[in-house]
Amino acid sequence: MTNIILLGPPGAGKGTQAQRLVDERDMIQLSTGDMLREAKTSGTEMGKKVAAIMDAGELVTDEIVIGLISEKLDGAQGGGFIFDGFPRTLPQADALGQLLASKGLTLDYVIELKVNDEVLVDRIVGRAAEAVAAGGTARADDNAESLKVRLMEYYKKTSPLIGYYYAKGALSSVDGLGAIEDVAADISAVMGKA
Ligand code: B4P
Repeated sequence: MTNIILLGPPGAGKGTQAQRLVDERDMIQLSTGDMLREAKTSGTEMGKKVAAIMDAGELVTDEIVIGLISEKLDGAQGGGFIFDGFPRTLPQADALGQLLASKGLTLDYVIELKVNDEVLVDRIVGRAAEAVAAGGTARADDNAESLKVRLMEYYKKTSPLIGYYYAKGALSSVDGLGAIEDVAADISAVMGKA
C-alpha cells in the first residue's frame, strides 16, 4: 500500500492526476475539495458554513477538514490513499502525520506539481467556460476574483508545506506544465512501477 500527497496551487492538476492514479493503481482518492463540495450541497449546518468560505476562495477551517479526512482513513484497502488538496496548512500536515501513525500507515511520497500563475488562470477560466458550454454551471469559485484569493491562500498557507516535507526528506517535484500524460509519466517515475 502506497500513500501519497499531491501538492500544488489551485488548478495545478491534483484532481486530474489523482483520478489517473485511481484508474491505474487502484488507489483511493481523498479530495477534501470534493468532500467539501458534497457537504455544501447536503444542506447541513456544516455545509452552509463552508459554502460561503469556499465560494470566496478562502480555506475552510482546519478542524472541519481534519475531521473529514479522519473519517475516511478507517478500513484502508486497495493500492493506498491519494491525499488530493490535503494538507493545505501546517496544522493539517501535523494532523495527517498523527492520524497516519495512529493507524499504522506511512506517508510514502509527497509530490509537488510545479506550475506558474498564468497557466493556472488559463486552466481555471477554461474549466469554467467548458462547464458553461456543456450546458452546466461553472464551479462557484472558478472566477477571476476567487482565484486571486485562492492563489494568495496557497502562497501564504500551503506553500510552506514544500519546505516542511523537504525537511522530512519526503518531497519530490514534477513539472506540472506539460501535457496531462507527461505529468502522469513523471509521477509514475517518482512512485515506481504499479
Ligand atoms: P480543490 O477542489 O482542491 O481544487 P483546486 O485546488 O482548485 O484544483 P486541482 O489542483 O485539483 O485542479 P484540477 O486537477 O481540477 O479545492 C477547492 C476549494 O476547497 C479550496 O479553494 C478551499 O476553499 C476548499 N478546500 C479544499 N481542501 C481544503 C483543505 N485541505 N483545507 C481547507 N480548505 C480546503 O485541474 C484544473 C483544470 O486544469 C481542469 O480543467 C483540468 O482539466 C486542467 N488541467 C489539469 N492538468 C492539466 C495539464 N497538465 N494540462 C492542461 N490542463 C490541465
